[in-house]
Amino acid sequence: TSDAKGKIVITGKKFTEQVILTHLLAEYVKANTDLDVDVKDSLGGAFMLQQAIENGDVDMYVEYTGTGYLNILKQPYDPAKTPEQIYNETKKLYNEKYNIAWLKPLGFNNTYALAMRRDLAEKLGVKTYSDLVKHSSSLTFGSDAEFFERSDGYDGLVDTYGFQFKKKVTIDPDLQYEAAKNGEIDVITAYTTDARIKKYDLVVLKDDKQYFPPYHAVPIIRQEVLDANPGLEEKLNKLANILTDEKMMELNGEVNLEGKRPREVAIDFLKAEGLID
Ligand code: PBE
Repeated sequence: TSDAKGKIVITGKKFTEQVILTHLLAEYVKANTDLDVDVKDSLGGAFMLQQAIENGDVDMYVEYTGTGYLNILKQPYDPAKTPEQIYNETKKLYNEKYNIAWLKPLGFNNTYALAMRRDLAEKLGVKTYSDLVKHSSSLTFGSDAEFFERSDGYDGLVDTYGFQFKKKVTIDPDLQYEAAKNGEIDVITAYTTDARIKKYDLVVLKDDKQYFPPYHAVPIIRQEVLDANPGLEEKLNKLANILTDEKMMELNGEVNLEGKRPREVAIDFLKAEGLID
């Protein structure tokens, strides 16, 4: 296990952004502390990572506020709440229930957004989710497996808007943009920091009933690890607001469009920010 002082296990979810962020945390901790860093290959999504961090198999990963709030804590989402309120409540409840600390946010929001090919959206005259409802019975809908299981996922989306999609397809989140572009799937749940939305000229529709919550990216860490390592929290909080939506999209694009390796992208970014030598 990772209980002994001196070692930290870092991981992430199974999509590009999370692989970059895993390396970003790992390289930063390596360069700025005496801790022995163990980068673990992705175990899966939010539910699996929650198990792993509760068990102590993993010490730190990046979670998103709305994901923790709705899926792990099972809190109901009220769109009147600000992103700061969601963050503060999530932080408090994780601390009380799981002894897991939410550090300061990295600075960007990566939300789900229904997206489609521009020509199709224009042909149908669709700009908002509500516009899409009357066309949904002739359209296919694709998302990653987790979306069909989540509290902020498919069932709630369909209930909120009244969609009746012709067909549901499960697809790896990193393959959905290509599938939308090629016309294999009509409507996807794009992640808004993915550079392929622009590259493939997909249109992001407006969530006019505010179904999706904010999803600000935040490093989370077992409190025991912070307690065993005085000064670590302060060092990690130097990562507060180092990213924006645009910057994260750019880094994701370096991997997904330019074929760079996630670890190199993370290292180059940290160097450019003066966070490692
Ligand atoms: N997100 C949006 C999800 C997937 C898409 C990044 C907030 C999550 O990983 O929880």
